Amino acid sequence: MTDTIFALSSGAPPAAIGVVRISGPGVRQAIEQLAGSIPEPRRASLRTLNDSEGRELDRGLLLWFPGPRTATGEDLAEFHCHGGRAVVSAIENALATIEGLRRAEPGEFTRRAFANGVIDLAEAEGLGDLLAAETELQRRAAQAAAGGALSRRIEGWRGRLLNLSALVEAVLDFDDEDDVGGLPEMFHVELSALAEEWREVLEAPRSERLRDGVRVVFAGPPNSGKSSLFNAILDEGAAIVSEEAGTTRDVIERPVGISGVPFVLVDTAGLREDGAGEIEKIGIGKARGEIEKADIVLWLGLEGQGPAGSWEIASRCDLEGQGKSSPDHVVSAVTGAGVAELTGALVTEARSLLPKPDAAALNRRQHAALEEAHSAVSGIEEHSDPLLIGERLRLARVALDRLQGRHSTEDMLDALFGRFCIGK
Ligand SMILES: Nc1nc2c(ncn2[C@@H]2O[C@H](COP(=O)(O)OP(=O)(O)OP(=O)(O)O)[C@@H](O)[C@H]2O)c(=O)[nH]1
Ligand SMILES: [Mg+2]
Repeated sequence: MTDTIFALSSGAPPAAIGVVRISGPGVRQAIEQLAGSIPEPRRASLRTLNDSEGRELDRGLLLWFPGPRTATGEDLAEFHCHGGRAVVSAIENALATIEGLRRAEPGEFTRRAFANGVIDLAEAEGLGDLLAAETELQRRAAQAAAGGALSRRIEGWRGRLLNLSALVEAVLDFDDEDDVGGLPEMFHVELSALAEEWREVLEAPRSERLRDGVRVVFAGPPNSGKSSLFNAILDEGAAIVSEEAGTTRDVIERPVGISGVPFVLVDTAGLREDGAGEIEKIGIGKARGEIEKADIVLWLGLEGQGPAGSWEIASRCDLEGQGKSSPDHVVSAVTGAGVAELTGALVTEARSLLPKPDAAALNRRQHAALEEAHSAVSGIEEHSDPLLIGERLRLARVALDRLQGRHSTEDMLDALFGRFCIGK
C-alpha cells in the first residue's frame, strides 16, 4: 500500500496563494475530511476547509484529478489556499493527522510520475533542469527535454534498432544460414546511418555546459584594466579597481546571463614575475589555473604574449599609446567604447560552444549510455556470424534502455530527485 503524500508546491510563504498538493490512494479521504465532499473532477470548486473538529481552516479553490491520467499517475488534488504561513501550516497539520498521509520528500511527486510511467528519466532530468534554469537558453533547452524531445528521439532509435534486430532474426530463423550473406544491403546502410547519428549527438556539446555557463577569464599583467572591464561588462562594481598594481589578488567569479546566454565572468590577479608579494603570488597561481579552465580568455596584456587562442583586447583605448597592432577588440572601460561590441561577440561565441536549445543535448549519464550503444554497434560489419551481430544489437538496446532509465537504480533516482524541491 503506497503512502499518500502532500506538500506545499508553491513558493515559500508568505505568498498570495499557497498550493498544497496531495497524491496517492488517500486523496479522496483527505478531500472528504477537509472539504466535506468530492467535487467535480478537473474543475475548480470553491470550498471551505475544516479541521477534524469542524473548525474552519481556510476558504479556497479545490481541484480534484482522479488517477491514473494525472501528473503523478495517482489520484491527485490541489488546495489553492491563502499563502500565509499559518494558513498553510494549519492545512498541512490537518492533513498530517489523517491516517496514511505524510509529508512528501523532495521531488517525490515527480518520482511517482516516473515510477508510474507518466514521464521517463530523460523527461524527469529535463524537469530538474527547468526548475534550475536561470537564463533563457537554459529554459528553452530544459523545456525541450522535459517535453520529451530527447525521449522521442531515443524512442525513434529504439524502433530502428528493433527493425535491424528483426532482419537478423529473419536470417537466423528462416534461412538457416550461419553467415550474414543473407542480410539485405539496407541493413548495413541503416545501421551505419544510426551509428553516424549517434556519433554526431555524442560529439555535440553536453547539457551540463548550459548549466555551468561559458567561462570568460580576464587575464593580463597588473594594472591592465582587467577588473575595470570585468565591471563594465557586468554593469556592476563587483571588483575593486585602483591604479595600484596588484589590486586583484583573488579570483572573482560572477555568474551572469547576457542576452539569455549563461556566462561565468572571472576576474583574476595580474600576471607578473617580479614584485608580487606572498598573497599576490598565490593569486597569480590561481589566475593561471583559471586560464587553463577558461572557454574564452580575454587578454589585456602585451600583444602576442597571451595564452594560445585568447582574444587580443586593446584596453584603455581612451588613453594615448595603449593600442595593439591587430586587436580583436578595442575597448575603454571608462568611456564604455567597444564594450557592447565585445559583449555581443562573447554572446555569439558562447552560443557556438553551448548546445542548441532545440537539439537534444545529453547530460553525463545519458552520454555514457549512448556511448555504450554506439560502441556496441561500431565495427559490427566485421562479424559474419548473425548470432554475434544479433547480440551486439541487443547490447545496444540495453544501453538505450539505460538511457531512458528503464533499469535505473534506487541510488541514481535518489540523487536525481533529491535535487528537486519539496512539492515538485
Ligand atoms: N582611462 C582609463 N583608465 C582605465 C581604464 N580601465 C582601467 N583604467 C584604470 O587603470 C587602473 C587599473 O585598472 P584595474 O581595472 O584595477 O586593472 P587590473 O588589471 O584589474 O589590475 P590588477 O588587479 O592590479 O591586476 C585603474 O586606475 C583604472 O581606473 C580605461 O578604459 N580607461
Ligand atoms: Mg584587478
